[in-house]
Order: sequence, then structure tokens, then C-alpha cells
Amino acid sequence: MSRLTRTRAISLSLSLGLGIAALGAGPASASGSNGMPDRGGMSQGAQVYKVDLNELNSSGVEGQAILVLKGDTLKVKIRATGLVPNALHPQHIHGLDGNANATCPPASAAGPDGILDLADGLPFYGPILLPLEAFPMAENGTINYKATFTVDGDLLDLSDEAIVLHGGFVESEYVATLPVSCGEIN
Ligand SMILES: [Ca+2]
Ligand SMILES: [Ca+2]
Ligand SMILES: [Ca+2]
Ligand SMILES: [Cu+2]
Repeated sequence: MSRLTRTRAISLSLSLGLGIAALGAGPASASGSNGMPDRGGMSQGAQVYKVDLNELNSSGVEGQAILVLKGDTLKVKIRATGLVPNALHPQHIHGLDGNANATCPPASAAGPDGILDLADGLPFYGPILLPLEAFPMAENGTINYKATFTVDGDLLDLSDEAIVLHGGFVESEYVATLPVSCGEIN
């Protein structure tokens, strides 16, 4: 075998080997980025998340959110009751880094002062990923909110995020950042 022929034989077996490796990767790449099997046209469908919002800080604020994610378009609907009327209520999607699952803080997270402030909840629901603006004023103590956003990154899979509604009284002072209701997204 001449040197030239041997070189060509080696390069041929290398390219065959790569071809087999690429075939082997086939089944894995057929799964979508969310781990769900890609069923052709089904991947164009919307992902719908129903979220129960439960009170924090004994606020009495409860409700439900519905999130519809189609591609990078996120439609958000929130209905909630029991809020301080005619006051600004910031509301956000919160989340932790990476694949960590954001949760709603237990009452014990409030610490010795008994008030679960924004920072007390951060280890559970994480920082703000998406402000759900325009923030509602809760006329009559009710939120009936609808908005559409374009999202990317972590928000393309919402199952590890949480929704937090804010704004309540601490003694006689209105604290707009106070978490008053929370829902884990699954
Ligand atoms: Ca506290
Ligand atoms: Ca996510
Ligand atoms: Ca979750
Ligand atoms: Cu928030």
C-alpha cells in the first residue's frame, strides 16, 4: 500500500465513522428543546398553563392566571380578588436560574418579624424575569388583566417559573413590593 493510498483509506473510514455518529444522534435531535417528542404540526400548537394564585401574608388575595405561549408570544390573563383597592399592584413572573423550579414561599419564610417581604421570598420564587405591565390598580379590589408579550430564553418554558402579585399594607403603610399572592407554574 503506498502512502497516498493508506491516507485515503484512513480518511474514508473517518468519514464513515462520523456518518454513523450523526445517525446515532438522530433520535435525540428529534425531541424538541423542551424534551417533548416533536409530532410535526403539533409543535406549532400553544402551551397553556393554568395557575392558581394563593394568598401570602394572610392578604386574602386569591385568583387564577392563564398563560398561553405560542412560539415566543405569551398571552397572560389574571383574575384576582381581595386586593387593596385603587392602589398600584406590581405583578411579575419570577424565576430561579437554570432549571431550578420556582416555588411560593411558606409562611415560615417571613422570619421573626412575621412579614414576608420581597427579599424573604427571593430564595423561593427568584428574581423578576418579566414585569406584567401595565400594573393594575385593582379598582374594587379586583384585577381583571390581559396582556401580550414577546418572550425568550428561560421564559420559553414557563413550567419552572412563578407568578407573584404585590402591594399591601404593613400596619398603616402601603408597601407596593409586598408579596400578597403567588402561584407556581407547572
Ligand atoms: Ca421578614
Ligand atoms: Ca423557564
Ligand atoms: Ca413549576
Ligand atoms: Cu414580583
